[in-house]
Amino acid sequence: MVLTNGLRRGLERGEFLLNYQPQYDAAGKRLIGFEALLRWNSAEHGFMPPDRFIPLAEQTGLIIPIGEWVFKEACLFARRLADMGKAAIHVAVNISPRQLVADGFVATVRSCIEAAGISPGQIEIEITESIFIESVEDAIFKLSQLRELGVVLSLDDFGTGYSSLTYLKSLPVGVLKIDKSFIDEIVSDQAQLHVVGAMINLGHNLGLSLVAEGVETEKQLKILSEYRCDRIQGYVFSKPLAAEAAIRLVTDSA
Ligand code: G
Ligand code: G
Ligand code: MN
Ligand code: NA
Repeated sequence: MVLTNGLRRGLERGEFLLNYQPQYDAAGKRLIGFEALLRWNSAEHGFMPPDRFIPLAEQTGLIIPIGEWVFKEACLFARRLADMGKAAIHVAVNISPRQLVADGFVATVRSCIEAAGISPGQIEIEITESIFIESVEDAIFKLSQLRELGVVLSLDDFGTGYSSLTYLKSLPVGVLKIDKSFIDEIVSDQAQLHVVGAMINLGHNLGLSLVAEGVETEKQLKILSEYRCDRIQGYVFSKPLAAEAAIRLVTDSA
């Protein structure tokens, strides 16, 4: 209750911010994009990690206005990149199942993109398999509308759900993000490496682009490069950055 009111007030008071984690090619030479990650710096509760407030925002429905703020903010960040001549650098936004189910989500996405004056292709929307819990047909319909709009869809936490392979071929996604829990063990566990290798091949055979998440070491990086993973996201390159630090990174990598 206290936290719920805090969330509502936090939105009004501008206590939310986005951090941006870079994604590079496996050689670490090319900055490909950023994932926007929500942060809440609460006047009352101090710094709150997303794992604590996002589930609450989902339960209370506050994820709808908060999610709209996130989308608007991420589109404005994408606009800054475009203004620097870097429209090829995309911005990925996480969404919750409740956002997709809500009426008007596709319209909100469209109007944020139009208001920012960016190309829809610069925005990636990260979904998880949990969007299918409510209605598979409705989810696929909404996702198809987003795809028609021109945004790129990305399947987050790939491999951790129960039925990835059932849905994969009917989903209009362009990107698969291999969950950190798989990446953690590729150096120490040969079987796990085979699983990740198979995921990469499967994705490539379906014409998808692969992102490895939570890559922390040079050894992991080298292996993923050998397996032709398209993008790397993780502490080996960078933690999530404040907006200004992310912009500086783009300037420096030009
Ligand atoms: O940085 P990390 O602790 O940032 O993120 C924790 C979790 O919160 C991740 O699972 C991520 O997908 C989720 N998350 C981060 N930002 C957002 C957001 O803007 N919206 C939603 N729905 N989830 C987010
Ligand atoms: O949306 P998703 O569930 O994929 O959220 C990504 C989460 O992973 C965020 O909380 C982000 O801060 C975290 N993260 C990104 N890279 C690394 C990493 O290399 N190591 C660890 N431990 N966490 C990471
Ligand atoms: Mn994500
Ligand atoms: Na993930």
